[in-house]
Amino acid sequence: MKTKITELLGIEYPIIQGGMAWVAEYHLAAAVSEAGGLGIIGAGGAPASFVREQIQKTKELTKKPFGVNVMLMNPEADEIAKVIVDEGVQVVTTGAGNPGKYLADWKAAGIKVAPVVASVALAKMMERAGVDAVIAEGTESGGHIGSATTMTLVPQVVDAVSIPVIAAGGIADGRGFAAAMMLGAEAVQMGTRFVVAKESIVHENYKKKILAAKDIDSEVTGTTHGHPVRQIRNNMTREYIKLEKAGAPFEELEHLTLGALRKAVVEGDTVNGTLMAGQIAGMIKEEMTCAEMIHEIMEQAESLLQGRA
Ligand code: TUI
Repeated sequence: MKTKITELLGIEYPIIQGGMAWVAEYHLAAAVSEAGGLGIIGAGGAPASFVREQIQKTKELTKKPFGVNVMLMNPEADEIAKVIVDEGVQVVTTGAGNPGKYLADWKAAGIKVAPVVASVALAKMMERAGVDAVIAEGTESGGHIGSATTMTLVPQVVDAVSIPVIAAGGIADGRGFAAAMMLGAEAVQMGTRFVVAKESIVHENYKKKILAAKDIDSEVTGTTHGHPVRQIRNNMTREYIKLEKAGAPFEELEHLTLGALRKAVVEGDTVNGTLMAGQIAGMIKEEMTCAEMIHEIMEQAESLLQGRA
C-alpha cells in the first residue's frame, strides 16, 4: 500500500512501531523494519551511549530504514539528538514534549522528523517549525498520554495541517488501520500490539498480562501532577491512585514509579511494575511475529477499504 508516509520514509507498509521505553530495543525495531514497517528504537530514559549501541546493533540486523524515538524528558536528550545525527539515523519521532530546539540540526542532516502531538495547537506549531509529519496520538494509548481521543484528535489535526498525519492510540488490527485511513491518516503507529510480538524481549509475565487484559483493565496514574500514564491495573496503580486521591505530593508518589517500567519489562514484576499498555490490550490475544501481524493487518485493512467485508 502506497501512502504519503510510505513514500516519505521509503517503507513498504504504512505501519510504524511505537518507540516504547525499555520495550522498543534493537531486536524489535529491526524485526518491524525487516517486515516492511518502520521499526523504532525507544530511547526512553536511557543514556546516549546506550542509544548509540542500539542504533549500531539495529544496523547490523537490517539495511531497511528505521527510526529513533527521543523521549524529551530524558536528561540526556541533547546528547541523544547529536548521536542520531552522528549515526545517520533516517527517521526521528519524539514524545512527551516539544522538540523545537533540535529541529534545525535534524533537518540539516536530512532526517525525517515526526513528533507526537496530543493537540491541534502543537501540530500547527510543529508544521510551522518544518517537521515532515506529525503523529496524532489519542488518549487510548499506553504510557504518557494527552486527553483527546484518537477518533476526535486525528481528523482535527488532519484538517489543521498540510503535512501527513500518522494516527496512534487504540489501533491494533486491520479495522483500526482502515478507520484511521478514513479519518485522513497516511499511516498508523502501534505500540501495545508490538509489545507481545514474538521478537519483543519483554518479560513473558508482562506479555501474559496484555494477552489476558480485558477492555477496561487499564488505569491512568499521574493525573494530579500533569504526567498521566496509562497502564494495566495492578497493585502499584491501586496504591498510586489511593495516594493521589488522598492528595499526596509528587515526591511521595514518585517512589512508586521510579524504575517500575524496568521492573515490569526486565524482571516481569507484574505486582509493583508499571505495565504500560493501551486500551486496545483487551483485543490482543495472540503472540505473533512482526511480519505475521503486519501482513494480517494489511490484508484485513485492504479488503475493508475496498468495501469487501
Ligand atoms: O511519550 C509518549 N509516551 C510515553 S513516554 C514514556 S516514558 C515515561 N515514563 C514514566 C513517566 C512518564 C513518561 C512512556 N510513554 N507518547 C507521546 C506523547 N507525547 N504523548 C503525549 C505527548 C505530548 C504531550 C504534550 C507531546 C507534547 C506535549 O506538549 C508539549 C508542549 O510542551 O507543548
